[in-house]
Amino acid sequence: MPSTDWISISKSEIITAFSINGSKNIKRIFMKKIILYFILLLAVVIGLYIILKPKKQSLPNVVIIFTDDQGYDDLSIYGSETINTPHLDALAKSGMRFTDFHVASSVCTPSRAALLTGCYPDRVGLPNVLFPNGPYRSNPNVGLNPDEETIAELLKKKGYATAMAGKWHLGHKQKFLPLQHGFDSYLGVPYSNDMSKGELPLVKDNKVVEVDIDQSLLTKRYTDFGIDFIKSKAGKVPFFLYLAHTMPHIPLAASINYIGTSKGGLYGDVIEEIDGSVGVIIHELKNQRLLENTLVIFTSDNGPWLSYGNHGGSAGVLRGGKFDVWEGGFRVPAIMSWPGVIPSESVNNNLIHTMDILPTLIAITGALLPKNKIDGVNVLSSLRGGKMNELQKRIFYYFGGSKIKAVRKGEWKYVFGHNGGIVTEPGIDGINGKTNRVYHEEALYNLISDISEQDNLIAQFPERAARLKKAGEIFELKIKAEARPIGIDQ
Ligand SMILES: [Ca+2]
Repeated sequence: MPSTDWISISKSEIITAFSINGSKNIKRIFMKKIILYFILLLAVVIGLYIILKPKKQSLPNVVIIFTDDQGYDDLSIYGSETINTPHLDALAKSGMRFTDFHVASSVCTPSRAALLTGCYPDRVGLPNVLFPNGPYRSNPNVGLNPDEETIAELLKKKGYATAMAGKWHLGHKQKFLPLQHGFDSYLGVPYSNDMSKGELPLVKDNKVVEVDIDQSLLTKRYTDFGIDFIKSKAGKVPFFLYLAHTMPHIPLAASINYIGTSKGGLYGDVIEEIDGSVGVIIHELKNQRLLENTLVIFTSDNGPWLSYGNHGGSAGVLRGGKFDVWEGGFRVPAIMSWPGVIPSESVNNNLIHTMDILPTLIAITGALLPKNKIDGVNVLSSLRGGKMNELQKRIFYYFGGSKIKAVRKGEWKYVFGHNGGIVTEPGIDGINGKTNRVYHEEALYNLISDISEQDNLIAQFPERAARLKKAGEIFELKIKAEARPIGIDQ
């Protein structure tokens, strides 16, 4: 009887081995054993590989985390000494941190329109903030035109599952809600959390499911929604999750687990809860063995609301904040992570902006570009750590509504003479402070030597200033001529 024991050699095999042709038999039996051990080892290795390998599908997952009114300085890795953001700091260490990353507007609606369409807000008819109740002569029946193609719509055509949690603010009528713009599912608030006193609705897909919601639970509810979505799609289809936090837009609210925990007061609690949410999302991606194949992007929609004092954030050394044309309004913290593609612990100092995200995702996924013109460019090679000369030469236009307010090229920024606000008395504990309207003379700043925009060099470099001014005037006319219509709900 041949041995059935893999590990030991049987008595009969020993007898066979030492019979006539003994040495040949010994060789044969040991060879058989070696082959069996090899097969066993191979099976174990293959089994471990199947269990432990990242679930790699052909296309990467995309998670965009977008905060509301978070300042450039409101993360520990960007310099905050009172707000502790270990998960965001770890995300930055696993990937890339940006020092010159911009949004296309220093207020909510236009900034969000630019992120999702890759266009300057005026190009898609949304240069101004939308108000659901129509104050400031705004029209409550408008939104992002259904003809515009968002990141979600473009990725969906490529087979992506798509979901959004959080603040939409691109039109609250059903015609404009996320489900009509490429998202398979949605949970969130349709506009800012201060825009309907006491009646803030929570929308699930296309329906209002709650009113007067407890805002202290929003960050957690959005996170839970995101986690459920990731779990439901993991390993089945590539997915795109857009997590647009309502916070830290005022009125601030944090859940009981975070209240009173930050050295940065309630504002710090709120940011630290968002940081905790980032940690939960990353943990789930790791759990599902998807982290290696997921591009995570974190940034804010505009700078801090400074007139709210201790309930507004900080732009650190940058001048100004929300509403302003200064860097504090447009330059935001940004982190991207994609292990194996984006080099870890890297810092990107190029002028990059949210409008670049759409074309970059198109390049990554092989999806089709929108049929209409966009303004962003594919910056994938910069994300990989490569040098992109075109980023040194590019011009970035700062708009306030439809009006050009500043022009940036390389280290130089020309600011048009304009009326702007200066906070004269910061608010406290959720009460708004005082802001004076003042006229700012035209100016030229060198952002490399003067990141705080304090030293107006226009008298020294009048021709440089004139060239940038001219470029801004031409672009303002061009975009007006090319602008596509806002969506109207009849
Ligand atoms: Ca905002």
